[in-house]
Amino acid sequence: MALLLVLVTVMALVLIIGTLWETCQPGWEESDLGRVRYKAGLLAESGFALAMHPDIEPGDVALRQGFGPEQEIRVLITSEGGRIPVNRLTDERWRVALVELFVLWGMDAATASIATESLADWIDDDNEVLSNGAENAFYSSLDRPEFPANLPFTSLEQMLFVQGMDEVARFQPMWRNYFTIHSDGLLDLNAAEWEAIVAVTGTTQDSALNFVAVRNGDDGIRGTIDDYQFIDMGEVQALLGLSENEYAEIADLISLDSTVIRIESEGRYGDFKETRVLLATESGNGWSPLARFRN
Ligand SMILES: [Ca+2]
Ligand SMILES: [Ca+2]
Repeated sequence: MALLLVLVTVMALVLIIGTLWETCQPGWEESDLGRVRYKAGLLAESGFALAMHPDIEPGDVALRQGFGPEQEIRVLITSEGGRIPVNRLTDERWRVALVELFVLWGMDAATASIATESLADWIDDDNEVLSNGAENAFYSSLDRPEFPANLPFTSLEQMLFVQGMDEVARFQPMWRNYFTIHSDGLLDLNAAEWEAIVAVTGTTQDSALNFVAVRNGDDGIRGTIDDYQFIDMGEVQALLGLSENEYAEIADLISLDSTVIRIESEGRYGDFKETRVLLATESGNGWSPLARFRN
């Protein structure tokens, strides 16, 4: 019995040392890296198939599974509506909300307004400058006479060309996680981060944090089976402490059920992780894909 234990221990050690030796090899062959990335990508892709299966609910245990110690899939099903629809900034209420969000990230109101109004000027079809915005004269002076597009953004990366976005990125390096160009244009309160909830609804920080805590369920973790999905706007209004007037102001900016689903699928092969995102919209008989990209 003791001998067996020693044998097993030695075998385990050999395996561990072997793995360490392998991962510590300098100048990993390019082809090996490519192979591992490819396998992690395949795992991530198979996560999409799991998520789209009609019997799978968000938070289902099947969405987190390992295949031996080396391979794993983790899938988060959420809503693209949790993000700020940047192409709606021509509506002043979205601009007020965005300034608020930037201020929550630590920017001063003036700098926040420059970025916000410049984003709006970028997409509005006129050449009239909002008081803190930027139209063609500004970009021409920077030798970029082709800007602004005067069209909706077609990628989040384009936002980096806009006056003031460098400051936003400095204060919030993860700013991309808060914006979308693919949602239905409403903030889905069942998926939004607490800062976005404060910014759009005007509720207090405490109420928004409490709201998110209720959503996450007893285990406190987002994307698990005990997550709470709000379906009653009256309940939301009460929990966020919004008066009738406050609620009426923003009622057509928010939703509880976005039409655009966001599936984030992470495949892990060994130490290598690859995350892919699939956005899809509900159609007559299932989901039709809207966009697919690496995260
Ligand atoms: Ca414009
Ligand atoms: Ca304008």
